[in-house]
Amino acid sequence: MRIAIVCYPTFGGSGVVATELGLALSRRGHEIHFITYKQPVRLDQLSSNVRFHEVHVPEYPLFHYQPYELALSSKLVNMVKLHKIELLHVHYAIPHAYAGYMAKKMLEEEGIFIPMVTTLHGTDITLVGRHPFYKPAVKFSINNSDVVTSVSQSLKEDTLKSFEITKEIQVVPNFIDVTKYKRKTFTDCQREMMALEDEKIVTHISNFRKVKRIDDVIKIFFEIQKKVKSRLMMVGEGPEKETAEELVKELGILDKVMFLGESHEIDKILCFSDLFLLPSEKESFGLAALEAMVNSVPVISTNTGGLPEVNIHGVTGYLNDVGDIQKMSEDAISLLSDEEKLDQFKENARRESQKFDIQKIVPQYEALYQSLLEKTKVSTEAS
Ligand code: GMT
Repeated sequence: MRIAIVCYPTFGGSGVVATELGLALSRRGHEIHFITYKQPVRLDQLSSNVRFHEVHVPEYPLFHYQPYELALSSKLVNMVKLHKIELLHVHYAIPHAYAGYMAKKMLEEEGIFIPMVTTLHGTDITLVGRHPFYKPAVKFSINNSDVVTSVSQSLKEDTLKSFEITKEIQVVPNFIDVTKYKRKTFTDCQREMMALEDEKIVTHISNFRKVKRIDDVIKIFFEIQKKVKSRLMMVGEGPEKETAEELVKELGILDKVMFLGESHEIDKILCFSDLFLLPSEKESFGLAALEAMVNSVPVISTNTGGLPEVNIHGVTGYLNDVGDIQKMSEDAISLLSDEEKLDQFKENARRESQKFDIQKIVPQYEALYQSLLEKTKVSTEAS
């Protein structure tokens, strides 16, 4: 199949999932065209069946806002025609599903019928998408996609609750390639570069937006380090980073917290981590938690959104209500202070992550594309 993938090219989970999906599909013989404003960060293997087409939005003095949706839909039209693309898969509804729908309609005028799959990822539904500024457009583009998928059952339910949806939503969970993660010992991970032998390593990875409750990460760690010799690795960049740095200074734990910025070495960092903190306000899935788990790192998280579908309470970590810093700190301390329990949770986390192996999930997308292409063929032949 020749498939166009539209996504955000940044470090966010939706872009990571879209890129890994495209790469996996290309390894299964499909021709993949990534169409976005920058080369996706995880796209490191361009080849004859993996291409990247950049969307340019030229500056024009009249434009106060650059019309990205217009440029994207025009690029989609041109690339579909040039490369005989058969199917569009757009990740994150805003504005990708909207732009994809416009491209579809423009192509229809020329007798080209191209089906569109929309994957909902999270805040396109639970936060931004629900705002009256965008809501009618989001509802319209979901209902006019040919197939809609969501990355968790919880996100599906949120979508049905927040919008009048006439389309069926199929849950296709996020995934990881478990073959990439062989069991490693601490010596493989160069743990000694980051902490002393008797110190535990606690990690948080995100794009430091408000929804991640970065202050809670710092406050939980503040409690942990009172009882357990430990260090905190803060990985990522985003609007809340400066406030977090100030809080670290205010609490007097500057020497125990490292801000590592955006990193291409996530797996290396997770390899030497003992515990992962994800106290998010909302989290439709929590790909970062899954990435921690496949690296044998237990997770202390909130019980919001799709997190209970990934992190299992009392097995792979603990889940508590949003904002319950005290309970999250207590759970973290109890786990880090009991070597035997910690080892068991590490093993459980790795084992549980195998449920989300790419080998189980990518065929679900493939089957969905296949049946959609057959349906499109039948309906165009009939018209
Ligand atoms: O929806 C977002 O806020 C952005 C998005 C991203 O690009 O990082 O994150 C969402 O999609 C991820 C991949 O499907 C999920 O793992 C995240 O849980 C989800 N974020 C939220 O729901 C806050």
